[in-house]
Amino acid sequence: MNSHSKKIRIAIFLLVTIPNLCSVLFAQSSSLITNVEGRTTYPLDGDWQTIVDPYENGYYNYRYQPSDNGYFMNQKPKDKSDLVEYDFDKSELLKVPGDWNTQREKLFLYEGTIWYKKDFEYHLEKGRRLFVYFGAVNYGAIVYLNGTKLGEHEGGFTPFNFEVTSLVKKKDNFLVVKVDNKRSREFVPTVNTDWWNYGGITRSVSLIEVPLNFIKDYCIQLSKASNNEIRGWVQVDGKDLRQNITLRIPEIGLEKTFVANDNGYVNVNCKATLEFWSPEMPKLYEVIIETQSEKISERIGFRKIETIGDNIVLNGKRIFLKGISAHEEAPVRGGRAYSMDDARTMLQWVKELNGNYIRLAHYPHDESIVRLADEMGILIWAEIPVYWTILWNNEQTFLNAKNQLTEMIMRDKNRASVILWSVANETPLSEERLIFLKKLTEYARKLDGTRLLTAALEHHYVNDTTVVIDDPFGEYLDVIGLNEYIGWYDGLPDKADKIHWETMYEKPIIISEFGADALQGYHGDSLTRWSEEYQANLYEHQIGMLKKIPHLQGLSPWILADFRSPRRNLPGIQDQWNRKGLISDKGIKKKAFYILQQFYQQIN
Ligand code: GCB
Repeated sequence: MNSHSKKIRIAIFLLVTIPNLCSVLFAQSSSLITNVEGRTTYPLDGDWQTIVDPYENGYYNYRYQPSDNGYFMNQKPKDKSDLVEYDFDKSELLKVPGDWNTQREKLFLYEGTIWYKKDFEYHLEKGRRLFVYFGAVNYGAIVYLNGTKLGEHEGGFTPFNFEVTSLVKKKDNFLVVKVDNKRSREFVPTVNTDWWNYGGITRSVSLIEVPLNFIKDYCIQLSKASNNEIRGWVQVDGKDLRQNITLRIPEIGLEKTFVANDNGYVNVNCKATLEFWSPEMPKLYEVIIETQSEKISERIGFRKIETIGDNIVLNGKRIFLKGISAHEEAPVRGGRAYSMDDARTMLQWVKELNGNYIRLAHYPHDESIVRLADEMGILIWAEIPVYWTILWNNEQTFLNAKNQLTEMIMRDKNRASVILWSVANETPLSEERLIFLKKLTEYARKLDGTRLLTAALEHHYVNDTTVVIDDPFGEYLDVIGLNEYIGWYDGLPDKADKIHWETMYEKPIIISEFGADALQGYHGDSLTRWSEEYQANLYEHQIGMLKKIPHLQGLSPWILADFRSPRRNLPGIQDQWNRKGLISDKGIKKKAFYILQQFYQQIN
């Protein structure tokens, strides 16, 4: 990934050396707006031919140098004597989107390289441009079209794209992706996590066709400073970029035209009287952006999120976040979730809990869940996989984290549901870690000054019963997230009754995790580990304790559903599942689900 890392470094260098204007920062990113009306998109999902290549033989030659005749050339023997030692067309298939682990038994524990190939035909008319867009590939991707390298990407949960205008042919195109999910100490996340390292092209791939001059990206949001002003920017790409850009919201009769500068960039702002988006009334407006050559539209909600003192305030009103954490694991089917149906099941469970909020742990989830949350009125905490013991001193690691943060923010910047960006989870205190995270938060604020910043922190005891929140990183956050496992890793459930909480921050606190493992259907008394009764008991004691936590403004217990983890090896109980779900891997609700449901009902 060296040349890629270099590219990231150059891109980030450009970003930080440009004046501190959020608008200018945005304009430099390589993001490409997708999932909008008015764009021609051609999905490349479905069956891809794949070659499992644990020794990376298709990439390196026998002297371990990158080969210029690797599998990406998709060679065929030229005659009967020719030696070619692979054949995509005779190889097994894998579905895209999807992880490879749950598609083929032999790949369940596989960590390494798999080559993917997809053939397609495409008639691109003159004067049109074409991009190939990947929702996510875990972890590293090197992408080739018709034997030419398009580029590389690092990080398993965010989108990327490459232009293929000059390479695409009418017939016989072959798109090849080298996907590698080997873990490495300097990666983000690092080698040690509590979730399955699902590999593959885990999200949709599509071709996106646009005119020569096209709307590359935009940000349209309610101004932070005013309740009746829309602020944002539009970036067009192509030639002769100084052109008119019209913003329209037909429902309120808004129409305003702006002129892009020579770089195709323009700040937009206009007065607008809008009905605010909220969980009770998730109002979305059709927003149209039109240039001379393109007209695209999508549904956007407008809302204001801020903290006032120790309150979280949505549209001027205090809100308590009744939530749950979730991994991106497909309900019942298992494996990585990626579809609207997966998202709908998960968010309906949140509604059933009487919740208004979900923490999408521990990495950016598929865009479908964020879009659906906009429709359904569920607030989101979105996070990057800066998890546990990242290499704080490694510059490359920092740039990688920063790049993943950028890609997450750029993808979801127009989503009203997203109110919190989280930059880290349970990271151990140290000077280097503070420097790393401080830089990351400063950068996030420049990218998006309209949302709140948070992180899941840890606490410590000053005596047997007093817990203190004094992580110095709290100073840089708007909202303090806090993970605690009183009653599970830390004593028995009734320990919570005696705990006294102190915090050095006059800021809202969200208990971002607490929980206990329970095997659905396993019963015992309230002190029998792994039983549904133990988990339910723990929830009852936790709920009792919550009232004593100063500045508490929300919670997202761990976790909505059981999820796979190689760390969880107790036979007959865990079998490589983290069992802290309120719902089993088969979709069956455990007792604790109803306790939380009732608690959220009472808060209403
Ligand atoms: C945590 C982590 C989460 C784990 C959880 C657990 O604190 O943030 O990723 O899965 O604990 O179950 O231990």
